[in-house]
Amino acid sequence: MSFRRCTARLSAILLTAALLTALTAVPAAAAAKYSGAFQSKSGGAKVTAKLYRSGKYRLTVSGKTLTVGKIRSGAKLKKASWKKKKSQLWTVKKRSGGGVSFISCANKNYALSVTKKGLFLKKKRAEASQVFKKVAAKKAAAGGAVTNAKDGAAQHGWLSVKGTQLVDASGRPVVLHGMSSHGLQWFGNFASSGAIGATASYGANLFRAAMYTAENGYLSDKTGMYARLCAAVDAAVSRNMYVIIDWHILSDTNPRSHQGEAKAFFKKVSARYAGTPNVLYEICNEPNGGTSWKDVKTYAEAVIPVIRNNSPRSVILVGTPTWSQDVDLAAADPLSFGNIMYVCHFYAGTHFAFLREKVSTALSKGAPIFVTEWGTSDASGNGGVFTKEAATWLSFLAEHKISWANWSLCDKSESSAALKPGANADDGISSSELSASGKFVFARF
Ligand code: DCB
Repeated sequence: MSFRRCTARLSAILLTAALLTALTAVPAAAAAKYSGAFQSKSGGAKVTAKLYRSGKYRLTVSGKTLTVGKIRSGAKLKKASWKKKKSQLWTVKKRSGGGVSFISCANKNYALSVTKKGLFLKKKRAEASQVFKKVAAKKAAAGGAVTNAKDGAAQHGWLSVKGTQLVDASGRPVVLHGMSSHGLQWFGNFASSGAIGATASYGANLFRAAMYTAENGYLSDKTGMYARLCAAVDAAVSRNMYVIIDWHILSDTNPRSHQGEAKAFFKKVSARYAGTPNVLYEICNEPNGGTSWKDVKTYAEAVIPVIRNNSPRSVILVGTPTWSQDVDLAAADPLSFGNIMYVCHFYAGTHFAFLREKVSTALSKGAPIFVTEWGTSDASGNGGVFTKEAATWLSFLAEHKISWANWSLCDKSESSAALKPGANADDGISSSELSASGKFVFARF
């Protein structure tokens, strides 16, 4: 080798070494903030990063998981189903000039490279195709146009139930993840367009508007609560999200005690949203206090036809006795309507394997399940947070492709609240405004 070529080679090696040291590892605590949609400086497909576990990410493109096949510079990446394999995991490294790179866990000398020509594995180098920028900045996203990290109603259309699975308009399984509001009568300000849009920019494709019936809710202020509910639904729809209209019975333990009001409400609201595929109807939050499945069934048989009369295709979610835990009872004596799912709620510090067994039993009997509410706290909405138990629940739900909404998007001083007290979500939600629960949940949309 000539002297000139040799020095050229040497300076290339030194340059590469300098560039590599400029890649700094992201501390595990901050790692969750790299969830979301990314695009490389060379353009091409948008890639969605989802925190799998501390510091490790799964990357998807239109729902498929990027998978490393051959470890060779320039090898095409495969799009496969998620199998939690090393070849499907990546770590995020900050680039000194701004942006991040995704380093393969199969071999840390290789990085993701995306150009308009496709998605490749390449030797880790400082080149535009390996430098990614977040597509929607959190604060900015809440105010402006949002490109949702996860597909919503514009891509999936009308949902329906096939066997036990929620599927989209073309029959493909769909899993929805997002936040539930707290009571709209108390925390309506966190069911604003800014707050809901912010959850979408973290990757949520679902919102649940919890309209309490009692406790100064709808039954005390029909006009005011209906307006708040519709504002929340419209905000979610404008962000391409699916949205659950929740008739939140609780202290009024038996849904039959306000069956007339429920019918009138669902008649009105289902007429308003009859042509809107985004909307799902949850007809009774949590029957409790000795309410039997027979009671719920009688109520459901009266309310469901009212909704179906206006909006025949809508998916309807039915609460179950014992604060929406007895899905096994519903499965043993199911409703005869189609496109119905039974509701299971859990709180990670209170409900353990016994409740997962009820869900498994229900599924095995052919009963579709939707978790419209769960918390990282205990059943009071406080205590914990129980992240280990919550993680066990979420893997169980993922395994069964069960959709969920987390309780709750508000700043109340209780551990289940996703935001710290005093947070202002109207201008978006920054990671420093998230509570311990919020950090855990927002990284898992
Ligand atoms: C459910 C309710 C929900 C409630 C949460 C946490 O109730 F659907 O409305 O939220 O789970 O308890 C809490 C709020 C509090 C508020 C309170 C009353 O977090 O800020 O003060 O509602 O409005 C459950 C769920 C499970 C069980 C009991 C209840 N359980 N419960 O398994 O025993 O009694 O409310």
